[in-house]
Amino acid sequence: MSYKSFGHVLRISTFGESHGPAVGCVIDGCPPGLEITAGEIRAEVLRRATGKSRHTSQRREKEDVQILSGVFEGRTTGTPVALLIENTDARSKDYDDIKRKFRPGHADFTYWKKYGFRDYRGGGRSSARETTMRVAAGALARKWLKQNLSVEIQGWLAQLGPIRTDTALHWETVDDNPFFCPDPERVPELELYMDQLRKSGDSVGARVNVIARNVPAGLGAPIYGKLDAELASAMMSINAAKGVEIGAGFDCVAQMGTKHRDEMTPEGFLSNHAGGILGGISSGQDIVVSTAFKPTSSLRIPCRGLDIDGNEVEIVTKGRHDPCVGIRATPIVEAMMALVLMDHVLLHRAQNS
Ligand code: EPS
Repeated sequence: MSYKSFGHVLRISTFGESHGPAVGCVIDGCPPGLEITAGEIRAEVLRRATGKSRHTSQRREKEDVQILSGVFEGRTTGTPVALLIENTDARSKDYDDIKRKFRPGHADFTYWKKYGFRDYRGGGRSSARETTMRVAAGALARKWLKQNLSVEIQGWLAQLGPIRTDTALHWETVDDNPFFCPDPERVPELELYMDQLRKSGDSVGARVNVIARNVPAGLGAPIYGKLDAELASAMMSINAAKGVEIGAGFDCVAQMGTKHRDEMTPEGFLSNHAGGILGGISSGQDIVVSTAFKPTSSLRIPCRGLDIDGNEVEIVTKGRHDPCVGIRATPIVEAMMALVLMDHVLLHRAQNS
């Protein structure tokens, strides 16, 4: 099983490899009548793209979105929406050296163990290139949620390596810097940190948060389709994700019940440690999710590793890599939030309306 799909009523399937001819997706279950253009989808896709600043991979994809089906005269028809983006800037020769080697910390090893065969070019199917299509599909979900329920989804970089970056929350500035940092005062520090990191050849992790506002109470399917479980699964499926927190997350370990419980008044909840989800069902409060991304494993600094025959070898990775993949993850977590929420709105309607 290749497990290319997720979602229940709104079902997203992605396909393609980083150095194959194209990446694509099929969005099944999108209600008819949603106005959408390739340009709108591309605008979302470009927010995530490589090569937009010196702090990310310098691969420069055109990211031209083709709508192959499911949209007629500018509106979804209710039939499967198929989207395709051709890969235009793959440089496969960079990967010749690691053809028979495993990068420590990379999916190279486990893909080989699982399939006994792998597309080593740019990580193949394990490449973050796949996330392009999540963002493309997310563009439809985001628009539908906004138009139908006024749901607003906002992601941001909360921490890059040792630097906390949400020391102030100026939402209108998040897209004005290459990091999706909500505090403009932190940006020069991030630039300096990333310049030094890039020179050193090392990489670092990041924390990316996302909030969804105006989510109606009642979304989530107890007990095996709990909204928090579905969101955690969606976020953990993003490349390099290593941890997910909902609301207070792991801080709840040290919290007292008297603090953690979100007291209720006629004017509303007095706090939001639950992150907007109680018993796996949305409470009507903001939904807050935090995802930890590991440091990139493709490094030019040599290290010890193995080849496919089990021989000890030195590993040096060439190519155009992100010193911090978390920098480009904000549009991806936003897309996954949108896709899970829209799926659960449709699921809720199926049972309750
Ligand atoms: C990636 C390795 C690099 C990145 C790529 C993700 O690929 P390449 O060496 O082919 O340039 O550029 O990111 C993208 C192409 C993208 O669109 O996000 C990896 O190993 O995940």
